[in-house]
Amino acid sequence: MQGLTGRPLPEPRRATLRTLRDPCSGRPIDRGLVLWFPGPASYTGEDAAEIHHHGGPAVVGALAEALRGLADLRPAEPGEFTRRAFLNGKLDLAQAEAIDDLVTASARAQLHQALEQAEGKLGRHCVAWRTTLLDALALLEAELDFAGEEADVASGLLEEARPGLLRVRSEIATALARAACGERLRLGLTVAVIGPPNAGKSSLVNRLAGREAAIVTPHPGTTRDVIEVALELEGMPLTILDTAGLREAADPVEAIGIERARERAGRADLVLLMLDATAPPGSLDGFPGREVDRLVLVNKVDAAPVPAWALDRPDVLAISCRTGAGIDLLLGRLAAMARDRLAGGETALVTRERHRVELAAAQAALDRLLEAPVGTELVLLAEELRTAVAALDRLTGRAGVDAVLDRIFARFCIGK
Ligand SMILES: Nc1nc2c(ncn2[C@@H]2O[C@H](COP(=O)(O)OP(=O)(O)OP(=O)(O)O)[C@@H](O)[C@H]2O)c(=O)[nH]1
Ligand SMILES: [Mg+2]
Repeated sequence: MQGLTGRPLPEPRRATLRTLRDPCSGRPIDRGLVLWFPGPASYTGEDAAEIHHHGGPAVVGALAEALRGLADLRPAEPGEFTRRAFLNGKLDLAQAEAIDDLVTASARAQLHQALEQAEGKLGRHCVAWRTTLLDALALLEAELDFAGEEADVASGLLEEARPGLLRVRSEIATALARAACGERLRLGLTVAVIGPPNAGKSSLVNRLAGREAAIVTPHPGTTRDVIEVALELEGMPLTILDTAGLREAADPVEAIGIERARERAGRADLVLLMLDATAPPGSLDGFPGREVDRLVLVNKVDAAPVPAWALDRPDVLAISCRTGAGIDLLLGRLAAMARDRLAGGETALVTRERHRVELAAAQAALDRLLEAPVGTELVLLAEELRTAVAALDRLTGRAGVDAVLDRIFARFCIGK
C-alpha cells in the first residue's frame, strides 16, 4: 500500500510527520502525522493507515478529493470500522454497540458503563453461561445416543447438570433485574418540570442549566413547547424538560403545548411538580405524577409562606428560584432519586433492549427445561438448551444476527 506521497508507508505504528501531497499534481495539502497499523493488531484487524491533519474545510476537502482519486478507496459507511472489527472477530456485538455508547456518552456514569461494556463484560458472562449450557447439552446428547429417543428425564441424567443450569439461570435473572437501570443510564434520566402557569418552571430550568435556556416572563402561559436541557448531576445524565403551564387554555396553540406537557410528564422518569407559594392550590389533587416518582416544589418562598398543607411533607421542598433558597437541597434530592434509578453506582451488565430480549429468551428456555415434568423426553430438553444457546449467540453476535447488523451500525457516526 502506498501513502499519499507515493512512497512506501513508514515503519509499523511509528508516527511520522509528513508533507501530505496530492498524488496527481504533487501539490502540498498539509503537514501531518501518518500512522500505519498493520493487521491483525489494528482496530479492525485489517491493515489501516491514519492521517492526522490540521482539519478545516479546505484541508479536509483537498485530502478527501486526493484519497478518492486513489484506486480502491471510498468514504467509510457509518460504523464501518467497528462493523469490520466485529466481522473480523476483534469485538463481540455487545462490545461493538458499546463503542457507539462511548461516543455518545454525555455523563461520567454513562462513560464508565460504556467502557466496561466495551471491554467485553457482558460477552465474558455469555461465554461462561454458554459453556455450562453446552456441557449440559453434551451430557443429554450422550444419553440420547446411548438410550435412544425415548430416554426421559426420569433417568436422572439432568441431575448432574442441574446445579450449573440453576446457577446460569440465577445469574441471568440478576442481570435482567438490573437491566432497567443499565438501559436508563445509557439513555439518560428524563425529569419533567410541570405545574400551573407562572409558578416559575422556566426559572428553575434556567437555574439548573446555568443559562437562559427558556423564556421567563411575568405573563402566565409563556412556555408553549417542551424545552429540553441536558444536565450532568454527580456524573449522572439527566434531561430536564420545561413544559407549558397546566390550565384550561382557550388559545389552541397553548392547548397543544399543555397536551404535550401532560404526555411528556407521563413518560418521564421523574416529575418535579412546581407550585407557586403566592398562588397556592388547595391540595395536590388532580396534578399528574405518581407520588413515588414525584417531588413537589413550592416556589417563591421569598415572597409568600409555604401553605399549611405542604408543611412537614417529605415529598415537598420549599424553594426560591429568585434567591436560590432550597436549590442545593433540591439538587441533593434529585441526585438521590436519580442514583436509585440508575444502578446506584454499580454498573449493570445489560444496557440495551436487544440484550434484555435475548437474555429473557435464554431464561425462558431454562425455565421450561428446569421445570419440565418428570418423564419429559430428553430430546425436548436438549432443544430447550439449544434455544438458550442460540439466544446467547445472538446477543454476542456469534450467530443469527445478519438481520440486525445494518440496524445496529447505521446508528454510528462515520469514522467509527
Ligand atoms: N418572587 C419570585 N418570583 C419568581 C420566582 N421564580 C420565578 N419568579 C417569577 O415568576 C414569573 C414566572 O416565571 P416563569 O419561570 O416564566 O414561570 P413558568 O412556570 O415557566 O410560567 P409559564 O411558562 O407561563 O407556565 C416571572 O416573573 C419570574 O421572574 C421566585 O422564586 N420568587
Ligand atoms: Mg415557562
